[in-house]
Amino acid sequence: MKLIGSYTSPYVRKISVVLLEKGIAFEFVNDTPWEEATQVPDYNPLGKVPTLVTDDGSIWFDSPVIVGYLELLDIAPALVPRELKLALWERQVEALADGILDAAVLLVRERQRPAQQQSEAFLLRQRQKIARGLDWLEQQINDQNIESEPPRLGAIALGCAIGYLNFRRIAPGWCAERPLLVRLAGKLFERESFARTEPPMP
Ligand SMILES: N[C@@H](CCC(=O)N[C@@H](CS)C(=O)NCC(=O)O)C(=O)O
Repeated sequence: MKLIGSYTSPYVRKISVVLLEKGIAFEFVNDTPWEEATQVPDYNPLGKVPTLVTDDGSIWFDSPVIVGYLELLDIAPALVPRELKLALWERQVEALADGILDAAVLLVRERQRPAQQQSEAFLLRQRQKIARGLDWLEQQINDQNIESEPPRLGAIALGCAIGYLNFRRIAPGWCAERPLLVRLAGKLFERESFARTEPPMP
């Protein structure tokens, strides 16, 4: 199967980590959707990565759907519990981590605009989402609602979100007063799946 993506996309990283954790062989097709020569829209009408192309030619996007597809293959370890309510919870943790990423990506793009065109109110809104999201994750770890030994989907998505904040130097003080998140992220980054998918230095 082929994973179309870029090395810096945190959503793509989540899928790469899932594939590596499950030991599924895949070809990584490096394609940055922002570049003019991108072929991503040929596969995904939204022109976004990650997009997965299976050996039988079926195409899957976006990242939560790709995880759903990979879970259907029934290859251990299962990253989403079978029990429906527990599965929904796992998806919610993923959605929260992805939501932190959505805010972080918007923030990065806004900061790339000329300084006089940037909206402070918009930047603040994204920063607040990130801060509240991180607080929520800290609380869920404290309440033992995030399965990390071995990591399930929520923990994997959390690791990719923290990795992206570090990579783009967003919310650099996020570690302060969130000791459980620091410890969990540290443990995740020691895993081979995370080490092998670290984004390249800018
Ligand atoms: N919700 C999507 C988000 C994917 C996404 O926004 N990917 C970015 C790269 S980090 C992208 O392809 N952006 C191109 C665009 O928005 O045109 C997912 O989880 O797959």
